[in-house]
Amino acid sequence: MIGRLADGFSWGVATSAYQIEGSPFSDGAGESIWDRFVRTKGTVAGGDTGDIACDHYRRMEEDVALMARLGVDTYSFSIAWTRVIPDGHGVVNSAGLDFYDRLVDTLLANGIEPCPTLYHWDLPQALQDRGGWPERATVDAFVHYADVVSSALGDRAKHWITHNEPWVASMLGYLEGAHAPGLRDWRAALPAAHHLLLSHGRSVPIIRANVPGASVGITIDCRPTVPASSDPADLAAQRHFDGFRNRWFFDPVFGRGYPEDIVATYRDRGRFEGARPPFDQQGDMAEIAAPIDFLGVNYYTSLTVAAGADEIEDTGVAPGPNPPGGHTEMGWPITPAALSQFLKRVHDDYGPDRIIVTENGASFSDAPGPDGRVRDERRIRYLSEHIEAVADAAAQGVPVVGYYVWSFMDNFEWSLGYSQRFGLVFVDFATGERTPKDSFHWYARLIRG
Ligand code: IFM
Repeated sequence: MIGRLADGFSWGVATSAYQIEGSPFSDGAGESIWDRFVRTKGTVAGGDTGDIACDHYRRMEEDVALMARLGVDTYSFSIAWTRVIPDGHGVVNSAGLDFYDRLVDTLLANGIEPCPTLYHWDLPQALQDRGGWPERATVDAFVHYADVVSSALGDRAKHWITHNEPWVASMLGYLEGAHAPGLRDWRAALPAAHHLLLSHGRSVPIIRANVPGASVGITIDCRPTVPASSDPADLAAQRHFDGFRNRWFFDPVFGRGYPEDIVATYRDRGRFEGARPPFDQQGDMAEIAAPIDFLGVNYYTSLTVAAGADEIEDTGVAPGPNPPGGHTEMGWPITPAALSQFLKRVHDDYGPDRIIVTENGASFSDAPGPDGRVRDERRIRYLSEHIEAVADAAAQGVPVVGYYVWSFMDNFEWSLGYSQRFGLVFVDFATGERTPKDSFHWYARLIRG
């Protein structure tokens, strides 16, 4: 039994464009870095692509009807920049914008609040060809795109997220090379992160100007860290990893600038030219810290950090072979208590007015049994433990006002292709058939209750 969540608490589900839509080049859409990346040999498990994905671009009405059955208050989806502005900065493609226009109308007709995210990693390839996020000009292109989309949808969509998970977009895309555009270069990754944050800050006032009654935020993925022991070397490693993974993004958004300890380390390791990050120009920090209405936090797992951990290695940081809560099929330890602790920390350290857990969920590959039912008890357990953790944080005074399950339906899990299933709805990728899992019915009951 989950209690103690405020009246008006918003229950939702989340997806993103490239992971579900398919039809990437329909109706005049341009190529994105993911369209290019998936066609590069060896980048995605099984050679999978998002060309069809869940075919949501063509089955949108059916999917919204299923969301209405689920009873969610909010649907968090992302907009494909390449549908709206195929080359990223030039002419607007009204046919692409129409899809999101219809999506917003269909959601509202079903009593579901639309929550568009402007950027969930699918940069127009034409912008990448000019240097991508490491280039400052990409900020201007994003601001133009934010202006176009918020003007078109802002009479009906009030709840906006600028970016989803800037750590992933910059570090997996430009440092680890595991995501598009597949670069491995600190001197690209750090400016990329900076320009993502700057484009967030610059677009907040534009969205506000275009959207009467707007509520605007950014979603940052958090990875709480725990030291492997009280040995000073482990403590130092943990503090560094926390800086790399969390503070480098949270601090600037809340007006603290980049954390000095991490600036010093990056400088000492030659990760930028000169004494200070050269990409951080006068006035940028003030723009990045534009006041927001809410902070989105995505949470999946925590990390135990030992001395010598390689910060480039996202997952391999000594989680221990058998964490008490077990692992999901991503190999991620199940650590719900770290979610309430992190929400409390965000509240204490940064004091956002409102927090929404904009993604939380688990990959388990349960499939329909002979009776057609998908018995995904492990997902139900994971979700209920994490929602309980959110309620614990709320009971400690954290202003958490919403929770969105990742994901509404099974979808394309980036470099892991279709090998991971996060959905409340099972998708048969051969036929497109949707089957609500037991977790769907459980979540529907929870929302009703
Ligand atoms: O599928 C991703 C999503 O795109 C962003 N957050 C984490 C999810 C699970 O890995």
